[in-house]
Amino acid sequence: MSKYKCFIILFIVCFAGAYLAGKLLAEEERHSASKEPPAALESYPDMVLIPAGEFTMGDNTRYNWTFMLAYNIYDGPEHVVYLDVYYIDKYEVTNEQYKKFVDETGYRRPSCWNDARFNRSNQPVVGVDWDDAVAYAKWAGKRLPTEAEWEKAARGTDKRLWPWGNKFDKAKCNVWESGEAGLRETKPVGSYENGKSPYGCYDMAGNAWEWCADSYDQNYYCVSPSKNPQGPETGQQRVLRGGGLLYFGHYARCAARYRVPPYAQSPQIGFRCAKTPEK
Ligand SMILES: [Ca+2]
Repeated sequence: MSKYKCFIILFIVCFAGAYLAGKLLAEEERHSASKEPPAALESYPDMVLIPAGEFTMGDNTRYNWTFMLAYNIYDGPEHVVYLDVYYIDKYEVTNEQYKKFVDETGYRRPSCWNDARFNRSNQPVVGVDWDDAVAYAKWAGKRLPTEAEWEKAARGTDKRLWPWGNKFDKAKCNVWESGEAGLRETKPVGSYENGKSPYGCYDMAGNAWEWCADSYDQNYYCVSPSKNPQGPETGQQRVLRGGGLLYFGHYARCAARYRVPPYAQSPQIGFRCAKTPEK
């Protein structure tokens, strides 16, 4: 091989090597940039951020006809659900918070504000129907949680039965078993420190029942999507979660489903809000 040919081959090899090195360097720089940590999500007072991921929704241990007939609730079958990240209120919405909404907008007053058992400022607002809850949430820049979001916030990812664990404890919630004779009223939100959920949400068992965004269908879990379920498209009733002060502790299980018409107003029904992080 002539010196001339050797020179040409050497030149091509060097040129190709330099080209490939440049490409690799650029790729590495691009890759490094993509590994930058995402901007921190905003934090909101009195809301917790529930990380994206899977959890088990529903409860097979109570999925039988005896229990359904005895308690008229239906909360199976268990199934794995993936949810995107979201915020949810630590507490039920209070009378004080709701009053700001009423004062600012002229919206109708809750039906329970004339009842001294339910109208103190730090008690949950009750006597609000589903449309009232939706209107408040919109005013507050939030929304109602889906049924799935509510359940994940209540039980975390370990399938626990109540927000604090798997054994019922009447001292950790305001339900029928924990009430004193003749005294049946809601407690100030956040009264049960030992009853909070794995994510730090209070009163997800008992005190006020809580409206969810979803319509109710007792067979929904058999057809619901495994990612971010939003509830049936139509329905005559809306989902309630968490049990109430006049209901047994079984209704306060994290997976227990209940439902009423959206126009229902009761001293036992309130709500909390959720929010989708801005991209
Ligand atoms: Ca509650």
